[in-house]
Amino acid sequence: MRRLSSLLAAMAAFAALPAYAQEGLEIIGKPTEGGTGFQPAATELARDLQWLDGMILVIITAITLLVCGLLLIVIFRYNRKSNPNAATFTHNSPLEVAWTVVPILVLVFIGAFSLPVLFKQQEIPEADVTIKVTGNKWYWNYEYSDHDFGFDSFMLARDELEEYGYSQGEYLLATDTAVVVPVGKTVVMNVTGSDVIHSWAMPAFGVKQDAVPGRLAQLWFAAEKEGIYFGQCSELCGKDHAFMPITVKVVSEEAYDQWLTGAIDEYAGDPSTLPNTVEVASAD
Ligand SMILES: [Cu+2]
Repeated sequence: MRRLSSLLAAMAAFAALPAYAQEGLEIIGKPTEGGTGFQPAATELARDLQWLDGMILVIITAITLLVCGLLLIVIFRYNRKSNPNAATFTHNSPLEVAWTVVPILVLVFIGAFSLPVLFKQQEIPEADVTIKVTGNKWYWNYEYSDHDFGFDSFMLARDELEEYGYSQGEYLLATDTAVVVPVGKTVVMNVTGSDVIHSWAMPAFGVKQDAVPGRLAQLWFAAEKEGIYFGQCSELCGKDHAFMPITVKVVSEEAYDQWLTGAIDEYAGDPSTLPNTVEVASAD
């Protein structure tokens, strides 16, 4: 009996293990089959806007129920059959003032909570890591501005997923190279497009920014949990719009430094041959 229960406990523990892939990183930001809610919030921005969504949903539900209730009262109580002698008044000032003022108060209440959330997204803080992202037909390019290197990021085909450590469930989401960022650090992304308008969107981070050719827009996030997060181009940009996903890997600071050294070697050659990066980074 005891042996059976410990076996069951071991099986339960095994079943509860999160899905690991990619150097032990857990896949966190991913759409779920049939899901209707948000992905788990991985930044303060995402938490804020999910809270705002919930709060406004309560208000919307209350207003909808009130309006439906009033409609039902009118339908059943004031129809011709049960109310043969129609009233002849044309207006009711207190009621009209009330139905003007109350919606204004509701909108001011919503604005008082939604504007700070919006400003938090739009006021770009001091960056720990700066990345320039360019949308192309149909892939993304990332430049690590502090280190003078960049790379393209293409969607993986079905038969490439396993080779890169993903499973078939990540088809249409996983890319060959990923944006790698350190956990807890402020990442500022300068977003632009090279041909048509794309949009860099990462649901779990609560960010979405149009990538417009000739313009440089900014977004920021500070991811709180190590893991792999998936996003999509979110502006209809042409025939392969559905095939330019986004992969972000949030890793520990040590893993990031290690990746950075390797990435500089791979994408930019010997780091000692680069222009004086330290000075450039501290100059602004
Ligand atoms: Cu697109």
